[in-house]
Amino acid sequence: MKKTKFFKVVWILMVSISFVSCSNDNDSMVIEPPMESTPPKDDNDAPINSDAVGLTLILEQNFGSTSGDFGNGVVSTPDGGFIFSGIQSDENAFLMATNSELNISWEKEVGVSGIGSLENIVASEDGNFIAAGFTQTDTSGFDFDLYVIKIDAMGNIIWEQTYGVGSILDTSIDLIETSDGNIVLVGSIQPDLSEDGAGINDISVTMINEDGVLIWNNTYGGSASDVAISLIEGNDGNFLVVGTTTSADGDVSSNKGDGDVWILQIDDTGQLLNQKTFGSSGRNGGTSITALQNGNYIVTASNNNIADGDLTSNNGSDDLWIFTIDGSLNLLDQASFGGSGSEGFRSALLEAPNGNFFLTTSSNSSDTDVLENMGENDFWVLKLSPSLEILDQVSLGGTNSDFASKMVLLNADRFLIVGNSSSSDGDVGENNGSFDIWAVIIEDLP
Ligand SMILES: [Ca+2]
Ligand SMILES: [Ca+2]
Ligand SMILES: [Ca+2]
Ligand SMILES: [Ca+2]
Repeated sequence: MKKTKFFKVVWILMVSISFVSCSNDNDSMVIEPPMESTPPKDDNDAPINSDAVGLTLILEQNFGSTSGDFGNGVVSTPDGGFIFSGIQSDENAFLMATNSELNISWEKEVGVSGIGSLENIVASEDGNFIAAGFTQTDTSGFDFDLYVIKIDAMGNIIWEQTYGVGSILDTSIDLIETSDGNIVLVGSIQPDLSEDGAGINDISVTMINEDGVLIWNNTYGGSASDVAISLIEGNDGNFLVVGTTTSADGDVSSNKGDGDVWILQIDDTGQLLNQKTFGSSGRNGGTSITALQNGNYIVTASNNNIADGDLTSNNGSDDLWIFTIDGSLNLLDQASFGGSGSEGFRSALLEAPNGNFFLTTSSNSSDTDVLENMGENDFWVLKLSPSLEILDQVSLGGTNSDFASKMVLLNADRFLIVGNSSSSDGDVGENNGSFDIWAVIIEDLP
């Protein structure tokens, strides 16, 4: 097994998931031997502004080794701390817990036999935690399977399991625990890695029970590429899956061109109930879906350079595109945000109790909607009104690349964002080498 193949897999995954260009550096592609992780130093934190108002950075910390470390998922714990999931040292599926001050409580590499990643983590009703991603199940060949691990709050493994449906690459990018205690995982499968293999992904949805026993797996898509990145359980007990499709056949009823956001509604047996594509004739990709207090749903996505079809505006290159839908997949409201550079590569969104939204994506713009850029990509953090108007914003990062991945709400005015950073200046206190996991706590100060 050559690591270069792993990076081909990761690259294919990232590109097929996001479907947007990512003008970042190549640090994440550098192959280095695995290194021991280095605990963060506390004597070099970035200065925090103490008399600010609005969206304000109140705590930041980075974690990682001299190689690439990627924070992909986060969940808050009952004691006020966090468990992060991701990749450590370019190749290991990784879990790490911190207290509320972002000091490490425990960390561990997990996975079956080789290279892997944990893409997201959720809390279980029983007080434990479930993380999912993919792991290499055959170190002599090329076989990546969906990987799920259940741990307690101390990081003790309750069970771990891999699932493969016969293809070369099975992944889980997001997961939920359902209201009746099962676990549903979404990702994509890829039957082979031929030169045009990036075009033959299908969306894969898998239901397992609380002990990790497979209940069902189903795939959805057409003859071109179909990938999923996020799911939720709707208030009707069905599941809404958001992803990206370039197909216009099979399960996909239509395509507006060059990749669209694809939303699927499936029942608890995996049957496809409804589906719809959203986008312009340019490149579109879905990045998250969130259930709203009013019974509707909000989707974050990307749009490349074209304002037609469902899109009413574009600020240049890739923009962050946000829209709301009802339970019948009717488009209700939408807005695009960004500058002349790229936004929307990955995004995360939270609804605050008062109906406003906190969201984050990455941006390398410093014009139009984006007030500031520290260099290359930054975390771009926004507060939106319920009618999708920008109420406040802040860009966080340093002169190198800073990419936001996931968010978790801590209270009405406070949230944490995790992502990756290769900066060691600006808002970022230090860097251990290549990318590090970077976590920031933001408060919306009155
Ligand atoms: Ca499109
Ligand atoms: Ca843009
Ligand atoms: Ca930056
Ligand atoms: Ca690192």
